[in-house]
Amino acid sequence: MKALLMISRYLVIAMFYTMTAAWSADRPNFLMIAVDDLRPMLGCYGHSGIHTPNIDRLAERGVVFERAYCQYAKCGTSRLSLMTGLRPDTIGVFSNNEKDVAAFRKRHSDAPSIAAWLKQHGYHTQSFGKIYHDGWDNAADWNVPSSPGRPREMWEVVDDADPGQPTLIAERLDCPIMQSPDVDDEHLFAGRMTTQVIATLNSLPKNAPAFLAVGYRRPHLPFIAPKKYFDMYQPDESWLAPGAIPGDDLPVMAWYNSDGYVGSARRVGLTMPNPPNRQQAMAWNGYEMRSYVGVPNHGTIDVATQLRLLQAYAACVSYVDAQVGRLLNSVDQSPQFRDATIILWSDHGWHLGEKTAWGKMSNYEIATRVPLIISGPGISPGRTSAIAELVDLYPTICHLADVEAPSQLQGESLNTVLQDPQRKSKAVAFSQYSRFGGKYMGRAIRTDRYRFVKWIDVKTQQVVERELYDHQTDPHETRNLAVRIENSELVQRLEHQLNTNWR
Ligand SMILES: [Ca+2]
Repeated sequence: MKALLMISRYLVIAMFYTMTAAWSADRPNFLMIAVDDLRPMLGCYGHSGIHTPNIDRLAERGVVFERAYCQYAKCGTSRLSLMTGLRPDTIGVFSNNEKDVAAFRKRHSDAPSIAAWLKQHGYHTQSFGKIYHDGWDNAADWNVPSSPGRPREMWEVVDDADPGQPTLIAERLDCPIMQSPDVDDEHLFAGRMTTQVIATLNSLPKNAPAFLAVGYRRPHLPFIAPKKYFDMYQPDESWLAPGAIPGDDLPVMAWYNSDGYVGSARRVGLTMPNPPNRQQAMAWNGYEMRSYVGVPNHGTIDVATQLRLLQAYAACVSYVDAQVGRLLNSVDQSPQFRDATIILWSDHGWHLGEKTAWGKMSNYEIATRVPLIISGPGISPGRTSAIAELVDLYPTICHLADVEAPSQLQGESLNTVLQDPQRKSKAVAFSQYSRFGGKYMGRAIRTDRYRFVKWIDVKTQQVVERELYDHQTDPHETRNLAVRIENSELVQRLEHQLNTNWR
């Protein structure tokens, strides 16, 4: 009897392995590439002066989403939304406070991340670098959890006196805003991580399909990349942001993105006005960037410095692009991964001086629009103007993996657009941003033509500001049409659309 039981147990195990082997043959492998703080300033998005031949190569063989939007223009909440398939209002985490994240996980303990869900369905899940905001990951979701190198790798610096030595981790407030050491790609974190991913690609378990998530930390601040990428660019004044000075009709809370940095400023002996008036807001805007060494912490940023910042951002983009190229070469040579589905996204856009802002953290097009490219078997290459949201990636991946989607998801699969990039999708994208420590919440919809934003006082629920931009006549969102009486009917219609559809 005991022997019989043993035999049947082995039979069950053997059947299980046969089944997982069959899954791996049938189900696509995934390589998800996240690039931190990357606005769609790429060759394949029409920026011919930017050297991104590798992401452009991926774009050639995939669907390029021209209108993809994040749900919250800040790393932590945007990534949590993408990975859980839930929208920011459901998640309820608007700060960088890990306690809020723990409370969210407790509230939604029945909402698996896409990694956990695929793992439950037979996938080998493994992550590298920054997929979640640091400290927000759930290690159990991965067969091999995130391998970020050293903690706080974001603040990697080189010793200028001896750049050949291994890089150091600096205190955030001591980090230079930019560094361009004359070193090889692998001397810095992104290059070293890429080498690690390539080694993994060639040694994955063969009895299960794989979901690999690779998160690059640049072009996030501080701007560090090998010198050769800086040498690619010599920006002139034509690079300076259009609409750099916000008009009087644009509410301060819409474009002022330093409200979360009052404490950072205090730590270096500065008193940041809170809340600021219009002039003060312009002088202190972009403090996330201003907190680094080598850029004025308030006041005017002169043109020469702005051009150096633009060069540094572009250099970091090209450095990451080169690492994406190494990954693509390795995928193409891998018998197991050659047909992988590849998804490249950024967690939000980035102001490079638009409206005196540097960085993310607004509801504007420049902060909410992201690059999104998806390629793989059964996907028809092309460009699409269909509206997409990052919250749509979870159901899309479920669809492509032929895995049932869990019930919590608040996005929609992009599958029909991947089949036919000319197809239309949803009518609007939703984004939101919390301002002044949660006192105000701005909720935005982006339709084919308009961006409409409604700011409320969270306590009283009263509307405090409205914004309306017409992309047909004003692609840089410089004129707030909501303040003009002749647009009141249109404002009413869009506000109704926002109120009734908000998720
Ligand atoms: Ca980010």
